[in-house]
Amino acid sequence: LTEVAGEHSVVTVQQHILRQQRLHYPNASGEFSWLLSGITLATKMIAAKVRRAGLSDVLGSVGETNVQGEQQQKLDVFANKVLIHCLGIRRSVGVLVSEENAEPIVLRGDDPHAKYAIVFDPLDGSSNIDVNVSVGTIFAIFRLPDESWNTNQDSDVLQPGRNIVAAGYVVYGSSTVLVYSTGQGVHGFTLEPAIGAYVLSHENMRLPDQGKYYSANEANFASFPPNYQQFINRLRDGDLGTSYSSRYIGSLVADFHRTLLKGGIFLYPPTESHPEGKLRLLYEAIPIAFLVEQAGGVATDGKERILDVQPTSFHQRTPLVVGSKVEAEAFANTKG
Ligand code: AHM
Ligand code: MG
Repeated sequence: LTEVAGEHSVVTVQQHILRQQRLHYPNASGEFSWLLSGITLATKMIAAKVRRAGLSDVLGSVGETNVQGEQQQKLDVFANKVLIHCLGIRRSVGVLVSEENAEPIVLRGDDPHAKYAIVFDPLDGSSNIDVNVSVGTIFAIFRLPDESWNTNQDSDVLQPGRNIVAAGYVVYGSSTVLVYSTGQGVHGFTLEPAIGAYVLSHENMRLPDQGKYYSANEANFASFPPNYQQFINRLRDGDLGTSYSSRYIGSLVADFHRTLLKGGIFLYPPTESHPEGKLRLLYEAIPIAFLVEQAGGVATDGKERILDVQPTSFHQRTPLVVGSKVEAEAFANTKG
């Protein structure tokens, strides 16, 4: 390929995954890359729909509420269906957990070949669709315990993030970008609309050790715990040796994507209206935490490393502090 395309050789996400597998898991069966191709196909279909959001009758809410009591948008419903379909037809997938479904979807509870559980938020930040601001899809893949086909326990899926096999997200922004990791670094691909392929654009992404942005919903500042308030005051006062700007999109994927590229810190603390934090542990915080650590950053729930937290329910919420090392360390050392 390099010979044909010269120095501008094109590497698609599919080629990248296969190459990584050959390098790090020479005995892999190929099932796993087939599974990831379900995610790339689904997210291309979602991207196509998001791009047409103002044109067809997809804006507005569908009139139902999801398990968290939030209004579902039509595109959430579409994204969820597409992911369930594209992943559901992969034989290696045993269980799906979606933000939009109260219960896990057990696809192949009795099939020992169905080795994987996939957890996802099909369309995160969907309140931003109506105003043409970035939204995203987040996912993580876990391996089911060997006997899980026999027992079908919730605990088969409720694993700490350190067990993740692969995680990633797609941000439907000014371009559509897929970022994934299988534990061998973090790699970013931009969807080239002309050929319909995700093309490698950001290999081995690393966060700067310190950035210039902090990101939190400051409207809730008064109800942040004192250590969060104190930390944000330190950032504002230039205590960390640099002057910060604030950036807050209100789409976790987009806010995290900026943090990954530029460094800095994103915080969603416990608040009065969300005393446990707002973000979901299993399919929001855990995949993001896996990616940030792979890129040289830090993710905690304000106290503990996110990847060490044992989830106890599918839709549980968590506070989230994620970003560059310098800011994360300063946060940990800031008392209320
Ligand atoms: P959603 O899953 O219902 O879209 O909500 C999650 C979103 C995140 O993308 C974002 O970080 C957060 O909610 C913003 O919340 P807030 O509006 O309270 O700042
Ligand atoms: Mg969400």
